[in-house]
Formats: sequence, structure tokens, C-alpha cells
Amino acid sequence: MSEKLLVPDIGDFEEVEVIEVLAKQGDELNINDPVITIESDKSSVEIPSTIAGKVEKVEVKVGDKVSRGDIILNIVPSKQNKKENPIPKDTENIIKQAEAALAVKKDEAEVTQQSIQKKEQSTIQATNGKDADPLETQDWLESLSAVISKDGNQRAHFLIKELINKAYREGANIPYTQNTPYINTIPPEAEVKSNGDQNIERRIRSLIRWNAAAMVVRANKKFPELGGHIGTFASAATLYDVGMNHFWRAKNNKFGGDLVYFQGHSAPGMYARAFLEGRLNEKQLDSFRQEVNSGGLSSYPHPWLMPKFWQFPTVSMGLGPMLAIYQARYMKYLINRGLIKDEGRKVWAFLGDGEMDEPESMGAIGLAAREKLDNLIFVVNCNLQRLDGPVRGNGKIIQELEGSFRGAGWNVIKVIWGSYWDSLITNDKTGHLVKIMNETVDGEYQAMKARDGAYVREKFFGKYPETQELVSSLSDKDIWRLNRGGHDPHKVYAAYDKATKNQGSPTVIIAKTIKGYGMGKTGESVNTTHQTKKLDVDDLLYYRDRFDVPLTDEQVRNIEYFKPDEKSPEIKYLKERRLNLGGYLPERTTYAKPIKAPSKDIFDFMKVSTGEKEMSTTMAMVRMFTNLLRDKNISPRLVPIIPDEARTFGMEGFFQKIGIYAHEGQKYEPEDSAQLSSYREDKSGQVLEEGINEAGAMSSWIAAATAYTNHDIEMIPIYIFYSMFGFQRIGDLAWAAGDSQARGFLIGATAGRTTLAGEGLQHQDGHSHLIASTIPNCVTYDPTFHYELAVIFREGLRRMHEKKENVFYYITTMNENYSHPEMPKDINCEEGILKGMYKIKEFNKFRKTKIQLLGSGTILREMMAAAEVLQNEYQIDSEIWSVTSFNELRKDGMEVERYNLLNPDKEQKTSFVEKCLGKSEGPIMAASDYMRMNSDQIRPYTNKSFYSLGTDGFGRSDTRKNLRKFFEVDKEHLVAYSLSVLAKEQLIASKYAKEAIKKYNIDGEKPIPTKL
Ligand SMILES: Cc1ncc(C[n+]2csc(CCOP(=O)(O)OP(=O)(O)O)c2C)c(N)n1
Ligand SMILES: [Mg+2]
Repeated sequence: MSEKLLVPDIGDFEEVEVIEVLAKQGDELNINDPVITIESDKSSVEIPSTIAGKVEKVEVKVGDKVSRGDIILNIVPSKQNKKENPIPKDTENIIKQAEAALAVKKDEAEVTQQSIQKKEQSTIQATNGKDADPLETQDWLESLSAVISKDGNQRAHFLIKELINKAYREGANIPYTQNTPYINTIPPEAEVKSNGDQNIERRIRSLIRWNAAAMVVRANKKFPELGGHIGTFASAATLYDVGMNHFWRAKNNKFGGDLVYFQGHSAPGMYARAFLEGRLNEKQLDSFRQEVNSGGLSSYPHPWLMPKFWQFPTVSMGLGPMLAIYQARYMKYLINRGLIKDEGRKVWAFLGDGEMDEPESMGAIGLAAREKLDNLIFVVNCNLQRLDGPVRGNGKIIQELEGSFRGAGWNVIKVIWGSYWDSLITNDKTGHLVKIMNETVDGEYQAMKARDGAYVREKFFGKYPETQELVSSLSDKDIWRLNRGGHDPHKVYAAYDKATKNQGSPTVIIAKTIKGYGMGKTGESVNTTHQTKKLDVDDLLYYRDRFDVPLTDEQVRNIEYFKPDEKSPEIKYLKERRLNLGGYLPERTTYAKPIKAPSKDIFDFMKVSTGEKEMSTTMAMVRMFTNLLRDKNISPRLVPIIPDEARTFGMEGFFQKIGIYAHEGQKYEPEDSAQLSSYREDKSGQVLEEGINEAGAMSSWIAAATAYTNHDIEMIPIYIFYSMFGFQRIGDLAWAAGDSQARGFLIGATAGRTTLAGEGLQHQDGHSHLIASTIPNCVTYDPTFHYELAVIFREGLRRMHEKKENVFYYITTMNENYSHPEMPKDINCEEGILKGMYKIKEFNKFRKTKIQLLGSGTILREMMAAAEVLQNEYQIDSEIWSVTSFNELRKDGMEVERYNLLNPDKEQKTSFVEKCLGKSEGPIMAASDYMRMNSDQIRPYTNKSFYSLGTDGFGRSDTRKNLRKFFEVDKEHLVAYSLSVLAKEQLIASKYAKEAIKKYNIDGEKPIPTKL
């Protein structure tokens, strides 16, 4: 018995056209196999089969109009349909995860219980000076101490939570603080100890410190203009060393490697370590910041300049944290989609405390917690200073960050005090020491480290008699030695160990350090530390002594590097540690296999005319993706990334087809579950739906676009956005993408100043191509017709993902519907499309006067219409050129011109513009939906008269027709301007131009749109 497959609920649409029939009589279908594609004027979507079986008869054909309930085909069901799992896959996964989590929690509870039982009973001390009834407080605290020692922390937490809830219910609406006291999160007795040789590690660290400082000082001695930083790494050396010696696993043939985002200004430290490892030599260190000749070391982490070394560009403050979050998220995405193994790899990001003020730094921390990124560890180096002075002179950056991160749901580990403080804190029976720690502001903490022990005794411990007493047996020197947590390898080790074991949330380690640690009077903890790049002889001698660097005074004066013998215990130790951790870091490699570009015929359907049917290039693009998703090679590698605009671009069909990535699957039945384009979230979903978050979407795109090196898998990310909210919104990230050698597609949809009609000034883009052109490895196109898009896209796939060229593509698509012609038969057409221009039409009837008309994007169509008027009404011939990319033409022109100037004696080359237009007749007039500067770019590469038109000025909302009239790029203006150009060139009489201006009601006195 056959069954009928009907058109499902397709939302608000009726009478939708069938554009493809994918099943035929006799086909064996599985559930979810696409059977037809339907297309409304907004989007195209495949209808999948809901029945498995053999097709008996197909009831629809291409061109039919269908509505909900219409019969698509008759099918004889196979047995496969019978037994369906009543529990959906996602739900089943969620149940499994919940069960696993419960089991883990139970284990954890038992562990905590055991460790607590060992602990001696201690009474928590009351520290609040405003206490109205200290005895009552003491009672409560003693009770709590008893609970902790008898029943453990979990029980104590539970009781406190219940008390707070009770207080809320009783009306005590006092905000609950997100802060803990200003002490280390990990108590000394819970610290996991390192098994490393602390003496050797200290010696190695000292050498790295010395060489890092020496390379900056030497470079500046030679060329004082070069700059560089000593203070940042000096504050962070221990944070890096503990990671390098014990935690960060490199990529090798057995393991994917941890990914470490190094703080940009600490680059000298990474070079200094690589020098000891034998990866860099003295000559290279001496070429720090001298990168023009090969072999130089880049100022900051730049993969473009050191492609085998640096993995991530971080120096533009705020990009590192955001990129790291999305990197960790993308790693989970690849794992959940089954594209890489789950090897427990981590993403580490080192950040400055000043850097945390960048909105981008904290902007995505909510996402990291929501997505449970326990593969992510932030280390914020809180040296309390930024470039000009203190980060929070009047407050405490560590406490502020703790509050924000805890509030967002992160696991927070504060590493404030070093081991020398442990006994003082233990002996602080009255709580006054912690009270001063809490009360002292960062400005004071900084000032203390710029002075000496006596100052600290007076200003810090001297505040209360109890604390004065606490340090009475310590000398000023002892007090000075009281170290900060971030400089204590034991504390740092314990924090890293805890962070790597944390499950279910991201971790931030907030470490307190001293900016310019060890640099002495000129550079330690002073407001100018950041820019200290020169150290005089006394400072250098101090630095040597401070870290026991085995150099003579003479060697110090010569600022010599120090590298122990290869057989020395230091070098052996250092290499052994890295060997144990799988190799060196940072290191950038790629073993990704290329993806074969799809055969040309996959896009054949875009090379024929659409006939009467009108569609936008955005719709053509969605059709193209739908087709690509059927290519077994390409399909799994596509990563569509959308910031809440899928419906704007007609891409909602992707929700059902490939699912939206959601690490927890879908815990609810979506409101539109009965519809074909229902909002389907899935753990293995393919679409990254980022919400209204362009910066996040771009960060995701960068993660996907560099997966070939970070995960050794070539992916094809396609990020689609409103073109106006692209480059100008996320420009710095796009620049970092170029540096990262990203490969993928950026699609600026709803593009053009007059093509996105009603949206107004903030939406209408007339310059994204110009901003994109500032990025050297960004290839850009502004196509008009569907076949141009197909040719460009396929070539992009070939260049980037098959040939592994380190470029990325920016393509604009529009939302104006029009019919698309067949691709011209001229064999040079494809080459022209890719190089930037080709002749699309010629009017040749009169052979008297001719003009060259260049049009781009939708304005090409205005140009074609104008040419027809010129021919029919004014007997003027023309050649019309579709310019797919003024940017690409300019690049070619620039290169050719440069070659010719540098090789005056050789045969001169011809630019592509000149090849096209050199022998053509008449002046040139060019127009696009972008500023005149767009088409002006090619003006130098032709010696003919050249006139540019464009959409300079603020956009505004109106109809397309009115906007094009306003910006003077509509058919009528183009006719009038053409006649004027010809008159100016003395090819026709000026009266024709004057008449046309009058005929079309063009007001010659109207101000230029830039002034309106
Ligand atoms: C977006 C951006 N703005 C400004 C700078 C210039 N800059 C470089 S380092 C720095 C101060 C950094 O302070 P912090 O983050 O605390 O790092 P530290 O060196 O103290 O570890 C500034 C303002 C930059 N690199 N990037
Ligand atoms: Mg700082």
C-alpha cells in the first residue's frame, strides 16, 4: 500500500514554486532525503521525505506552485519506518549527560567530604568593625566552623544559601556579594605541589628574564626608535614558565595540542625561551623588531610575519580574550560534530589587567559560562598597572574581576599572595591582616612595591596594632621578601592544576604580580614601567644580581645574552620538560588535507538564464549553498555563521536541514515545530547562530577559518551579515583575521547604499568594499548576476581550500530582485569575472560616437538600461562592462605600474584595465553603489578620460528609485551624465546634455549629497 508525501507546513507561504525535483519514480528514499526544493520570493528550502520507501509516482514538476497539503509523491513505505525510537536523539543525549553529571557530583561530594574530615577544627574570625553584637556573631561563626569541619564545605554552602534565601523571603533585600576576601582561593593545605626541580626552574627563569630584557635593550641601543617592552614579561615570567614546564601540551602526531594566546607585549619572553631551547639564535634575537629583512623577530605575535612560530595575533587589546573564548567554543563544536577527537585539549589566554577594560575582553564571558567551556582558562596578569598608571588606583582590579567572572558563572581562582604570607595569614587570629588586605587599594599596593620594606611596615602593617605585632619579629628585608602570588611558582602551579581539572565551567586565574618585577628603581612598579625599554648599567647590574644571572660585570656592560652549554642541567631540564609535553610552544604547523573544489557543473544551474523569474543575489547564494550541502566532500566542512539574520537572508531553511549548533541539544519543543523551517537546535548542529553579536560571529569565523592549523582540519566558514555591520563594526578583528591567515568567506548581504532601500543612514552601506580593500589578503567582489557569483565562489573554494592560499573572500550580495541572464559564451568571460571586469554587452548600431560604461553591483543594471536609452534616443554606441571588483583591478594595476617603473628597460606590461579598455573607443564612465572612490581606484591605470559616479554621503530611507535619483546613479542621471561627458570630450554638442538634464528634471543647483 502506498502512502502520500504531502507538502508540510511551510509557514505563511502559499503557492510556492517548485524549482527542483530531486526524486524520481523507483528511487529508494530514506527519511530526511530531500525530494523537492521550493522557493518563495524570500527563500528557498528543500522538503525532505518523512517516509522511507520506494517512490511510486512523483506528482509535481519544476515550475508547479504548491501549498501546504498538496501531494508531492506516492511512496511504498519500507519496514524501516515501523520501529521509531519514541525518545528523540537529543532528548536521549540530555538524559545521558544529566545522569553522568549526577554521578560526577556524587563522586565530588565524597572526595570533598573525605578531604574535609582530615582538617582540624578552626573557628572563622569575625572581621567587620561595624559589628553591633560581636558575641552573637561569634556564636554564628563558631556554628559554621563546626559545620565545615564536621559535614564539609558543601553542607556549609547549602546552609548559607538557605539562610540568604530565608532572609530574602523575610524581606531583607540586601545584595549578596560576588566577592570573597582578598586572599588566595586555594588554601595552602589544598595546594597540589609541583614535582619539578624548583632550583633549576628558577635558574632557567632567570636566564629567560635576562635574555628577554637584553634583546629589548640591545635593539634600542642600536636603533632607539625600535621600542619594545621589558615590564610586561618581567611581571609574567613565572606565569609563563610554570605553564611551559608543566602544563601546556604541544601539537604532535599523537595529540592536537593546547592552544595558548600569549599576551602581545610579553613576546620577548617567548623569544628568550625559544633561544634557550635552540629554536632561535643570537642573530635572530638581535633582529628583534627588525623584520624587513628575513629572519627578524616580530614585535608582537603575528602569524603573518612569523608563520611557523606564532599561532594567534593578540596585541590589539581585547581581541585575544574574545578570540580565545570562541576558539574554545569552536573546539567543542568540532568535537560535538564528530570532526575532531575529544582529547581534553585546553585553550589558555594570557591577558593584561588593563586590557580587561576593553569591552571585547569581558563581552563574551557570559557565552563562555553558558556553553560550559571547561576547556578554557584565562590568566589575568594583575600587575595593577597599564600604560599610563594604575588600572584601579582607588579600587582593586582583582576583586572587581572576581565579581564579574563569578557573576557570569566562571570558576575563579585568585592567586594574590605568595608562600611567604602563608604563616602570617594563619597567625592572623584577629582577622586584622585580611582586613587591611581588603581595605588597601591598588594605588597603595603599587606604591609599596616602588618603595621598600620599611615603607610597607609603616603604611601597611602599621595600620593596626594587631598587624604591627604580627610582623614585629620580621626585619624590613623579610617584609620586602613577602611575595605576590603570581611570582610564586608553587601558588601558580596549584592554580593551574586546579584549573585544568575543573569541569563544567571556564576558569579564570587572577594573579597578582608586580609590573617590571626585578627592574629596580627605574622600572619596577613605577607609572612609567610599561614604556621602559632602556636600562642603564646600574639597572642591568641590579637585574643580574636580583636574579643571580651568571654574567661578569663586563658581560653585563656589553649586554651579552646568556645561554648555558647544551649539556648543562638547565638546558637538559628545559628540553626534557618540553619533550614530556610533546614539543615546543608556540609553534604553528598545519597538516590539514585540502578539500577538492566541487566540479564546475555543480554550479551549472547558475549559468543559465532565470528567465522571467526574479531573484536577488542573496537568494542565488542561498540556492548555491543548498546545492553545496549535497556535495559529500564539501557539505560537512561548511560552517554557516549568522548573527540573528537568517530570516532576513532567506536562510531559515538551514535550521531544519543542518541544525543549529547547541551544546546541550534542544531541551524544548520549538513553537514552530510543525513547520518545515522549524528552529531546530542540535548538539551536532552545523549552523553557528550567534545572536546579535557581530564581534562574536567574526571570532567564530576566525576560529573556523584557521581550523586548518589549530585543529588540522580544513573548514569552509561562511559568515553572512548585513554588509554595513561588517567591516566597519568588526574592522580590527578582520585585520587580525588577515594576520591569522584565515581562509573562508565573508558575505556582506543586503549590500549597497541604494539597494537596501528602506533602512536608512545606519544600515545603507556604500563603503564596505573600501574598508575591505585595506586588508592586503582580502579578495573582494561585488557581483551583479548569479553566474558571476558562482564563478567567484568556486574559485574561492579552489584557491583557499584546495590550493591553501592564505587569502579570504569578501563578497557582497543584494536583496533586489531581478532576472539573471545566461552567462556570456565568450571564453574569456570567466577570467574577466575573476580579474574584475568583462564586457557584458555592446551597442554598435550607429558607429558615430561611443562611450565605455562600467557598472558594478546592482548599478550595472542601471548602466545597462542607460545604454539602451543612449542608443535608442541619442544614437550613441557603448560598450558595457560588468565590473565585479574595482579592488582587484586596482591591485593588478598597482602591481603592473610598479613593475614598469622599476624596469624601465624591460618590455612594459599592461594592466588588466588597460587590456580591456586600452583599445576601446570613447571616454569612460564608471558607477557603483559605493562611494566614487570605489571606481576611482582604477583611474590611474587607463590614460583615457575617466569619470566616476557613486553614492558618496549618508544614506537615508526611501525607495530604491528615489535613492538612486538622490545619489545620481539611476538610469536617468547616467544618461544625462554620459551626454555631459561626451560633450565635455567634444564628441557631441552640449545641448544634448542640457536637454537631457532638463528632461529628467535634474537640478544642477542641488548640493552634492555629501552635504545633505
Ligand atoms: C586596542 C589597543 N589599544 C591600545 C594599545 C596600546 N597598549 C599597549 S599595552 C597597553 C597597556 C597594557 O596594560 P595591561 O593590559 O595591564 O598589560 P601589562 O603590560 O600591564 O601586562 C596599551 C594601552 C593596544 N596595544 N591595543
Ligand atoms: Mg597591567
